Amino acid sequence: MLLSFLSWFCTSLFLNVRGAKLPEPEVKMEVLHKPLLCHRKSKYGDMLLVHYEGFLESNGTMFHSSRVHGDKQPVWFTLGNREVIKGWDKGLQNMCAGERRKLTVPPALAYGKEGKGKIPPESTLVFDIEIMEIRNGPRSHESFREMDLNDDWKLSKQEVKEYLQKEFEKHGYSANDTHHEEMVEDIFKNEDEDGDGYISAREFTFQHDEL
Ligand SMILES: *[C@@H]1O[C@H](CO)[C@@H](O)[C@H](O)[C@H]1NC(C)=O
Ligand SMILES: *[C@@H]1O[C@H](CO)[C@@H](O)[C@H](O)[C@H]1NC(C)=O
Ligand SMILES: [Ca+2]
Ligand SMILES: [Ca+2]
Repeated sequence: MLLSFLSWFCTSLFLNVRGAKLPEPEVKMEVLHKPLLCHRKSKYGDMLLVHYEGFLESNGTMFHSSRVHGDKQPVWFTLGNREVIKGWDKGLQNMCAGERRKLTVPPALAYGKEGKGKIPPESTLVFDIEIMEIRNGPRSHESFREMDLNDDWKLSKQEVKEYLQKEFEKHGYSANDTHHEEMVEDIFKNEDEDGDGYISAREFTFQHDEL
């Protein structure tokens, strides 16, 4: 949780410096398998655990399979957080755990003009993706409720500080009030957009207008 909180914070910094919006091409998606039971559907801010295979559309070559390559483990990422290519952030919403989708992702929503590793420039990519597990992310409603100790639907500096302290203690770091206060100031600089001294539920919840 500490790491996800810090990554939330860093992502926020990153989001604030991003440029203007352009109209974007679409991801084509096809449901390959849908489980009978579906307790919840993936939404922005959720952490997803996925297995996937990626192919070049041009000639069908597989460039990566999480089941075959590396440590053969499925991978975690936060949906809607730009941790993965845009095509995944767009194409993996409203999925159930156990669901499999085929996504066809145009280069602009993948690795674009530059390509990456085995992926040549301007490649359209095809993914076969299975969601193994869905968890609440650091930006979730549930995380907000946990941090909002007095249930007034906004986070005070004190509440954020207490949350940080708990997280640091949980991970075995010694208490350092000065350091925590500096972190809180940094967080508020980025998150308290209207400058009222509180992070509202709206300010906390992920900004997805660009996705
Ligand atoms: C498929 O295309 C990639 C990239 O252009 C190339 O590296 C690879 O050798 C091709 N594979 C086959 C089987 O043609
Ligand atoms: C506490 O944090 C401050 C600011 O980050 C740092 O300068 C100081 O050395 C830290 N103190 C201890 C005891 O770690
Ligand atoms: Ca509160
Ligand atoms: Ca505010």
